[in-house]
Parts: sequence; C-alpha cells; structure tokens
Amino acid sequence: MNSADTIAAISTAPMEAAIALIRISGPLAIEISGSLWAGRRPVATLPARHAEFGRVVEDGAKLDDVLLTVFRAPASYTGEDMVEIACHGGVLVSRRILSALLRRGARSAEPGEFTKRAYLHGKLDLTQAEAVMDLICAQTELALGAAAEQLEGRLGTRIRALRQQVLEILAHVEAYIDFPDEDISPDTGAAMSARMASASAEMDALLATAGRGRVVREGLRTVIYGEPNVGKSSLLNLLLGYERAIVNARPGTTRDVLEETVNLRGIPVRLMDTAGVRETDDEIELEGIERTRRALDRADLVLHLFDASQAPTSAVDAGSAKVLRVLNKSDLGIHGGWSIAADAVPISCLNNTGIAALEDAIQLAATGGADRGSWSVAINARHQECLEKAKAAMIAAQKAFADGLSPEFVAEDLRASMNAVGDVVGRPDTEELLGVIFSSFCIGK
Ligand SMILES: Nc1nc2c(ncn2[C@@H]2O[C@H](COP(=O)(O)OP(=O)(O)OP(=O)(O)O)[C@@H](O)[C@H]2O)c(=O)[nH]1
Ligand SMILES: [Mg+2]
Repeated sequence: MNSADTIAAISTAPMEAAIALIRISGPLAIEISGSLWAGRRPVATLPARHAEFGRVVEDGAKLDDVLLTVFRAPASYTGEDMVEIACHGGVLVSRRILSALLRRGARSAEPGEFTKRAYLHGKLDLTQAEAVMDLICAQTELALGAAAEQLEGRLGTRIRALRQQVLEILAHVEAYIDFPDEDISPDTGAAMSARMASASAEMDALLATAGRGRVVREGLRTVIYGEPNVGKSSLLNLLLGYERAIVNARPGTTRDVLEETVNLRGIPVRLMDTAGVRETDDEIELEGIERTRRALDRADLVLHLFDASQAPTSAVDAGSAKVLRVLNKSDLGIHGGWSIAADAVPISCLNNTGIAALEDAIQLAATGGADRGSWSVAINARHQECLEKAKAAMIAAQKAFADGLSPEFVAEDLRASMNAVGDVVGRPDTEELLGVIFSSFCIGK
C-alpha cells in the first residue's frame, strides 16, 4: 500500500519551547527537504538516522539553524522515507519552515496521518496505533503502563492467537464441507465443542477488561453523594489538595456538579461534588438535585457521605455503580447506629483522618483488588464492540453445531466471528474504520 504524496507537519506542541520538530514523510521527503537545505553534505547523501547540523534556506534567506535526520524506507516510523527537522522552538520559526516545505510540494498532514501510514505499511497493528494516542493522553502511571503494554503489542498478540484459534476450528469444519460423506465422529464432535468453548472463554476474558480499559482512558467516574452539609465539598477539596469548592455551614451550598480529576495511586479518578439531596422548594436547589441524579446514573463509584455523629439514613439507589459509605465528621463521635464494616469508612475532613483508608477502599473498588500487572491488557470501546460481535457469532456457531446443522452454517458463523476478532488488530480493507480511528489523533503524530 503506497502513499503517493509526501506529507509534512509540526509534531511538537504549538507553543514557546526550546525546540520544535517538523516531520516529512513520503516518496519526496528527501528531495523536498534537500531543496531547502544548506549544509556540509546534500540531504540525499546523508547516512540514515544521523543528525546533521545545517541550515534551512529559501531563496537565499536563512530560515533557521537546524538538526536534520534522514530515515530511509522501510526503516522509519511510517515505513516511508522520512526527514525530521529539529529547529528552534517557537511558533513562528517552525511555521515558516513548514510553509516552505508545503510550497515545495509537501502536503499538510491530517491528524494521525503519520501513524496511519505506519499502520498501512505494517509497522503497527491497529491496537498499537491506538496505543500511541493513549500514550499521548495518559494522565496517570496506570494509564501510561496500559498504553505502553498495548504499544508493545501485548493485546495484539493475544488477539492474533485468538483469531488463529477460530481459524483452526473453521478449517476443521470446512474439511467436512469438502468431504460431505464423512460423518463427524462423537470424539471429533466433542473436541470441536471444546475448542469453540475455549475460544469463547478467551473472548469473555478479554471483554472482562473493558471496565478497566474505560477507567484508564476516561477515569473512574466517582460521585460524592449525600444529604446537604455532610461535608461533600470538604471531601472534594481534601482529595484534590486545594479549595476547589465552596464549603459553608449552611446546607444547600453546592448547586452545580463540580468535576475534577485526581491521580489516586496511579488511578485517574474523576471526582464529582454534587448538590446535597433533600426535600426543598428552592428552584435552583431542585435543579442542582436533578443534576446530582443524572451524575449518579453515569457513575462507576458512589461515595455516599454521611454525618457520622447522626443516626444512619437510608442507602442510595445507585444502579450498577459500586457504593462506598463514608462516615464524615467522625471527630464529632460516631453514632451507635453505625456498624463499621469494610464498606463504611470513618473519616474527618476537619482533622484529615481516615483518608488513607478511604483511598484504599477507592483503589479496591476501582481495581477489584487486581494488581497492576493484570491491568496490562485493557481493551477500549472499539475493541469491545468487535469482541462482542465475535462472541455473538461464536455462540451462534456453537448452537448451530450442537443442533447438528449442516457444516456450511457453522462455518459461516465461525467466519463472522474470526473476522470480528481480526477487526481488533485491523484488516487492510477497512478504510472507513481507519478514518474514525485516526481522525481523533493530533496533527504530526
Ligand atoms: N466537625 C466537622 N465539620 C466538618 C467536617 N467536614 C466538613 N465539616 C463542616 O461541615 C459544613 C458543611 O461542609 P460542606 O463541605 O460545605 O458540606 P456539603 O456536603 O458540601 O454541603 P452542601 O453543598 O450544602 O450539600 C462546613 O461548615 C464544614 O466546615 C468534619 O469532618 N468535621
Ligand atoms: Mg457542597
């Protein structure tokens, strides 16, 4: 798959900085950059992967002193001829060099186009290309770790093994299509069922990582919920480390949902402080309470805050979200009605006590107790969609097989399952899919 045109972009962030990097990729990368080069040796003769000092000049005018590095196909990020120009940072210098390159025939790269070319030239599979984006966006060590593992190809390897597994089952079934006189012996039948069950189990195991995939990419949606005045805003401020929300002795202080992300032991936690829930006629407060309910609907975790010194009140209905009971104001004493179990954590925002135990409980709720190592595979929403399709087709195949349908039907479902698994790492004919994935990238990547 050859990309005919040559693309260029500034790959570093558009702001004041010491250095900016401009990338050029495609068949004319060396020629175009060579036409603007004044150095000891011509660009075309430079050894690959060697930084050469020189100048970028256009029509006799020097644009900047730079370091230029040539990469020759296929040994480059994109798999094409590439040139990287490191110039002085700052928006203007790098833009002037980019404009000069565009005037000489390069085209401005689209978001993610360098990585898309890397994929099209077989340098990365789709899960790795997506991991590049995850890596750039990672806000915590856990997210970074998961992205790095995916970039290493850990998920891709498992997906290819699974696809191979389904392919082998399919090959067996097709053998019976080719030799219709052969009956499937009971032994073979049992072995086939077992193989399908095992492929199905691997799909389930991968699908089970979708929750943590969402947490590492989007953060754990954590709603601080409770009656007015129990200290919700105080808890947000304490976990954040600064006075983000207004704290006041008057009940009904918080009206809007305030959201801030904290890095809690490597886990990105999206904390939402909400309006206290109570009966009220105040229109603004009612709107606030309505917003609290909506936040609750989309929560992964609810920190249900109580005033520990008061008698226990009823539990919140949080749907599928996990609920942790947090007994604040424990400095005022704990009411006899509370039984302190693992899911009821006493704290005091005033005295800053119990916070480590609360963090333990949040961490446990987020990870289910799994250690960091087991977070290395964490599928994203697109992978989940592919694998759900694969699973549904595999179930259909298992059923068709168990019902003794003719092997053509079983084969058709198996093929659909195999293709859906393959879509996770990408098949070369999925142009539309590629558009969706790479358009979310930044330019220059
Ligand atoms: N004694 C004691 N007081 C606390 C503690 N935490 C918060 N408070 C006080 O409780 C009052 C209410 O605190 P907020 O954080 O505004 O409570 P809230 O739940 O956000 O209240 P609303 O926004 O009105 O729903 C303030 O006067 C805080 O100083 C605590 O641990 N101990
Ligand atoms: Mg508040």
